Amino acid sequence: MPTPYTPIQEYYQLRHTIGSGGFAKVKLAHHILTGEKVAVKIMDKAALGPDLPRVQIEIEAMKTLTHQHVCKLYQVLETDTKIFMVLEYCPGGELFDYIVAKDRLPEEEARVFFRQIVSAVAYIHTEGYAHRDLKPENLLLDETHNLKLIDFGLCAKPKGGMDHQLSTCCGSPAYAAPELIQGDEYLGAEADVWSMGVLLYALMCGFLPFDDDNVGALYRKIRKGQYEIPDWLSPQSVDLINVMLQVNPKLRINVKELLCHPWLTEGLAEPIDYKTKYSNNHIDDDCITEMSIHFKKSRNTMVNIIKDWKYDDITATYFLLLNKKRRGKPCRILVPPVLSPKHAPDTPLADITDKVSGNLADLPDDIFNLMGPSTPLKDSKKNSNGNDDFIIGRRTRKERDSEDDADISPPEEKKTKKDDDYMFVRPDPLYSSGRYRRGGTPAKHGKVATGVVKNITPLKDRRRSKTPPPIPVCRATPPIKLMQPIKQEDGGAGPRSVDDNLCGLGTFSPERRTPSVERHIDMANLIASSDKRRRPGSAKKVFGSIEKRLDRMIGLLTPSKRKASVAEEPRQLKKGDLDLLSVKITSSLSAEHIVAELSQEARKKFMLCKEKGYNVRCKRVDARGKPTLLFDMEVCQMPSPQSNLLGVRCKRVKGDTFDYKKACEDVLRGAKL
Ligand code: 6BB
Repeated sequence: MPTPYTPIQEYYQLRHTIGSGGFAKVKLAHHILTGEKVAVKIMDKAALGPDLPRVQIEIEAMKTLTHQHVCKLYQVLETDTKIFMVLEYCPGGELFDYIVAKDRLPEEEARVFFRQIVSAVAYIHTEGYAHRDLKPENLLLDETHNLKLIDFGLCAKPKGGMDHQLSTCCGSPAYAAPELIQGDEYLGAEADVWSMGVLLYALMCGFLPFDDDNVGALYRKIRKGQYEIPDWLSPQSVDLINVMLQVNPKLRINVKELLCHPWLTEGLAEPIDYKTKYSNNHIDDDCITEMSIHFKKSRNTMVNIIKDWKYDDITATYFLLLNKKRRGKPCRILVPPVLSPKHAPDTPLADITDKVSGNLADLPDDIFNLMGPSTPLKDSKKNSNGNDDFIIGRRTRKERDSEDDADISPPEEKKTKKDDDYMFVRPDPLYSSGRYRRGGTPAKHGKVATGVVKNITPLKDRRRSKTPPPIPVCRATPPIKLMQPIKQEDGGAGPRSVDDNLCGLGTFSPERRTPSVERHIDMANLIASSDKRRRPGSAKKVFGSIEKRLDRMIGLLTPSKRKASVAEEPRQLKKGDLDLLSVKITSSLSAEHIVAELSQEARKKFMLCKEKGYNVRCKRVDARGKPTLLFDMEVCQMPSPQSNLLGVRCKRVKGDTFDYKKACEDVLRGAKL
């Protein structure tokens, strides 16, 4: 049965949703031909309504903007009902979360990031664009820890160039320039410099320079330009922040000057280089070779087709092959031509398998991603003692829309999804749990630049309750709806009761003004469970017969490679697991943070702990070092419709049941969840 996703599934295997809201959702996916990971932004045309032109602007901007610090657009696919944008994969997630995890960044690290931000923004300005929504949520980290600017939904390309005034007031209030919130005409570049000033401050302080629960009060603070300068900032960084956060845009530093500012150029002989390192004129030879073989075209024809830059499957294949090559992987298309749906030649099966088996040694790790879950990586041994399991639940960091996931996944894939996730994902390099510190260091109120701002709120709390809703400041035009919250929390403020449902949390969105909720652990509800857990079925193939043969061949390849994979996000529980839910928690920590908390707490209780992905194995040993108790605490995503919640599933491996339950209770009670 075709679904609205069928056209994109011709080229990509869609995986889980990493963000959703308003009219867009973003899913992880694998490009079938290259095995490369991508992010697919999916928008519903009907829901976009009058905002459809915004998407057009975003697409045009992203086609034009090719820069090492701008998220790359690979492909655009439009159907009667949907628009799909295939984008660069940035597994490090948002800079926002990175700052929050570290409270604030050391000056050296802030400088590395800020250089990249300035370079990206200077580049887009030279291309005639203003971003207008610069904030740490719109900067993602790629796998090499480089920043990528995303979300050009609010960008502007003034017809008369960057010297032409804009009037639409948009963006996030806390990052908006004074001239913009006043409803004056403004220059896009000047407004972006202000937002970058707020961003730099947030990077180095861990909280915002202008902050208030009340939007009116926030605007007053912005207009006054008063903010606190904490005493840990160096004089040069203070100077940079001051020149960027000048209320009068004419007195504000401009981008050209910014590129030469001493704080930014520290240790460099030159101003910041903002030019793009990519070129669309030179087409890579190896990619042409591979693509011309695959698409059965002459090299010349292939070059000409690529150079059309249609942002179709050809453009995507070229960019993704180039990515592979740049990462030192073989510049290879993994799927034999016959498997390529659109350009399928009538090649006999034998020829294809010969070709594949002949190249086995060449096959990169990514092949595993495409082959589906031939061998579950997780221990799928059936639980012998159902009474041992219980779960605690809470909101996830990454919003999932599992209802929609269910819509698009073929039944076979759904059954094995969890195993599959274990197959293809890498652990998030940024969130090694040891680096987490819970809670923000309260701001030390040091020097004051132009006035005193009280009640500093760490950035980590901004996302929950206090930040005013995004994009409410538009006056000249209605608010832009793209990626807005699904549900606004009572003006975004205040904690909510959690008693009346699992975790008492509403839906939330990538713009995520998540509600602040109180910690609530109902230990009285701690229940023993029967073993109703449905284990993922044995691995099923999601491909046809050729893939099955490939799968078997791949099975012969270095199994250690597969074992090395660790889930990038918590696995999702099934509905049948719900009755195991016993302890409720209601804070909104990331899964990685929960893992860190659990092991820290278990260690306090004199247990030995080993973290693996989202699992914490806890061990208690006797005086001779012999294990007396062994159990796992695994952070999981709750089943739909509460897949935006996280739970902790406990499982006894060895030891007395009573001791086990007591130990789990102690850890869960003590952990600051
Ligand atoms: C994108 C992405 C690219 O994501 C919710 C909204 C690219 C996201 C990603 C990630 C985490 C892990 C793996 C991949 C272009 N536009 C939007 C994008 C929006 C979401 C970011 C996270 N928060 N890779 N990833 F974010």
